[in-house]
Amino acid sequence: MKKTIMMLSLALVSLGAFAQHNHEDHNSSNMGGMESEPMFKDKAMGTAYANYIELKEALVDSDFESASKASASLEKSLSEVESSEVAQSSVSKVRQAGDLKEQRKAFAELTSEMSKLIKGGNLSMGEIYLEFCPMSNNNEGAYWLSNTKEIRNPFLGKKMLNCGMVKETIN
Ligand SMILES: [Cu+2]
Repeated sequence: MKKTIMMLSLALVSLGAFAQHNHEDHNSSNMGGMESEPMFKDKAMGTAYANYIELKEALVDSDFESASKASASLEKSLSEVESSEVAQSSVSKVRQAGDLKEQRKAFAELTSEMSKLIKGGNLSMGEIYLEFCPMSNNNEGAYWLSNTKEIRNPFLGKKMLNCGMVKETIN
């Protein structure tokens, strides 16, 4: 019960902090603890999602090498997931990208394919957040998936790390 209250108050704090869409770094290092630990009915899909999150974190850190590695793992794990052909071709673009900018562009496309796979009633527990920043991807706007409501933007590097909003909760 105590834990639930704590989670709720954290959720409220996060909502308050991120309700405004601005580009200031909110220094949100103390706002963790929102991990919802999503679980999947399909084990292969669970592995693929975990690899997607590794890729997302690598992009948050602007780490080209780690993003390359994570995309190779994701391509492999997606090959075990049914109806994931389009997602596989998106992630192969991330893997073959020559720089961070290209990786991020392909990652935006990959996210929309991963969302489709996840939304097909594949979650057995927890929830996943679809997050958005309108400045990402050359101001075209771009989405990413996350285990937390806390925003860690994978598109814009350190300057805009906390820029974005939760658009949808998938469960
Ligand atoms: Cu933004």
